[in-house]
Amino acid sequence: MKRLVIATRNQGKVAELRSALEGTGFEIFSLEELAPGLVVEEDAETFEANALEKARVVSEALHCAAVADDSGLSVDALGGDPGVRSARYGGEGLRDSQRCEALLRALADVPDERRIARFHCVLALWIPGRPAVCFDGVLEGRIDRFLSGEHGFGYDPVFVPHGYDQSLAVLGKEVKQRISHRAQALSCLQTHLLGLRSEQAAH
Ligand code: ITT
Repeated sequence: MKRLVIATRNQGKVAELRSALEGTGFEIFSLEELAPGLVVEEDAETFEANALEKARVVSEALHCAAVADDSGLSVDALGGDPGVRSARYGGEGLRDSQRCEALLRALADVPDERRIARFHCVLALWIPGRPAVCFDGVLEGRIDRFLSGEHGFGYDPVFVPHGYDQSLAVLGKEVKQRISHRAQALSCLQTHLLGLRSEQAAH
């Protein structure tokens, strides 16, 4: 079976990606398992360019297929920030909960109706010898006034999806797998990978 490496250091992402990719005809590995020391610079200004770069570097280093995820949170009242810099918002070396608190501080004076935000996710698939492809997803919502919940990662404790009144970290895995930005992109990626498998079976 061909190898597919999930090109991320973020264990929250690995957890959400791994189960969806199993059953697509590839043997799934995390970056931690195959190349714990490999670091990829992320300095592009779009999710797509960052995702493609992470997938390319990992695929070329490990000579196998790679899927990378670049994602983040865009807050209208902050002019779209933190966006592609979501992982570093508030400073280097902070825990996820500290980044959530930094975001709540920045929005302290912003009234409820202006706390609109969305998560973006771009998944890039890089298979040696094939054109790279990207899939994306968006989850609309708002930023709450406090952290709540234990599930998920990143900004899940402060993000309330549109149509719900609790944070993603309270709503948990089942809801997130159904509605999230990553789930939407993953569903397109799964369809694409299954298409490749049928194509190969036909040859
Ligand atoms: P890799 O580059 O190794 O994949 P990273 O955490 O640095 O890991 P990104 O540069 O894509 O990844 O940063 C995305 C950040 O956006 C991530 O660290 C979270 O803080 C946030 N984020 C992305 N998806 C999220 C989700 O589903 N729930 C909560 N926060 C999310």
